Amino acid sequence: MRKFLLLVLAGAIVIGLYTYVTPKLSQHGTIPWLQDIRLAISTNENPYTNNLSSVEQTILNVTSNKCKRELLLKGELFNLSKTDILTDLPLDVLNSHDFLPVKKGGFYEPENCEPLTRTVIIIPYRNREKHLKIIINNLHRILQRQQLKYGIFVIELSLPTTFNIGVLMNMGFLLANNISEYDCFVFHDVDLIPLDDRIAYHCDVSPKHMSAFNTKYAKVNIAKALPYSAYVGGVISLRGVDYKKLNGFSNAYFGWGGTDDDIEIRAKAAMIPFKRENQNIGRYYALPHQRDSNNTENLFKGSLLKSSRKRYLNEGLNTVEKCCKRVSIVYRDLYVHVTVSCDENIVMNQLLNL
Ligand code: UD2
Ligand code: MN
Repeated sequence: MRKFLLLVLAGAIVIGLYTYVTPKLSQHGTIPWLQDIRLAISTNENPYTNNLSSVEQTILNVTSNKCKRELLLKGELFNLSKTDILTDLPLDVLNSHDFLPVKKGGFYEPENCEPLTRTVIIIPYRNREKHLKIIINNLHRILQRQQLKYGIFVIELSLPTTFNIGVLMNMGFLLANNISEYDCFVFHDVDLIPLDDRIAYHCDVSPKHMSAFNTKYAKVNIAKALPYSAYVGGVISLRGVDYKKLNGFSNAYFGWGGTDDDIEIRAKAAMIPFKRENQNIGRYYALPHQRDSNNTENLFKGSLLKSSRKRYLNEGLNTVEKCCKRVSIVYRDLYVHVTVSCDENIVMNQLLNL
């Protein structure tokens, strides 16, 4: 009788283990490179020699971080890649059930491990509060799950100046560098929501177009979800050293369009062309919107783009403080809110004198 009971107990343990382990294995069974990485972790050997895609390299880098390694082994980094966007949450909450508390200003660093990178997100902004709530809350969630040390800076252009993304990015870069040391800079539209936890919010050795699959363009071209091959609009990342090599963004583009094509040309001219995130991973949901007032299409963008290559070392990061100044900086609960004012006439005069 005792033997029989022991046998039943052993059987129950085996069945229990089987049902617990099997779904976990099958969940990731279809991702071959993940298994290679697991092998690498268990044997302490790197199975890759060359021909790594940037994504694979990134994931591999992630695993060299102690905390990440634990996360990856638990599979959490992948289990959470769903399209569950956090919507319309307040901006004045330091504590949320969806992410850990952050410091005033929205700063965060993981407690129990050395973060892989210090990333700063820079968001150009004006009058899009609904979008801001959604992006800020979703960014905290994904950045914390990637165990990064990070900050989020929202850079607003005061009225009545026509909107200009480039000057805001440059001012944001300078300011973030003044406040802390960052090694990776992510320039992020306010209305693009990351849909996959594997989108790496840290930098590769090349500038990277992160929003490789954008639902806005997927409507037109589902296979590519990009308007044209050289396109780098939406979300990009690059190291601080590379941003300086490009002399940042151009300050010359007032109104809608041109800024992203211009930085793509700068990157080629500086011999550090953009690479693109894997389209199965770099997926973003584009919050729908109309064209904003004070941001009508820039009719000079075509001619400005023609001289971009010649101009890039003479205007951009190194000249932005001649035309723009900081008006205010507020440490809000979930982000740093900076307001800048810029003088369009000064930019235009600078261009004429180049
Ligand atoms: C595209 C690009 C964007 C930029 C823009 C042309 C995508 C996904 N994005 O976006 O990167 O190249 O074309 O300039 O293709 N913004 C405000 N308030 C305003 C105006 C703009 O906050 O009044 C900010 C906001 O962060 C927004 C970004 O600027 O996401 C781009 O402007 P947009 O959303 O009007 O342009 P869109 O969607 O055509
Ligand atoms: Mn948009």
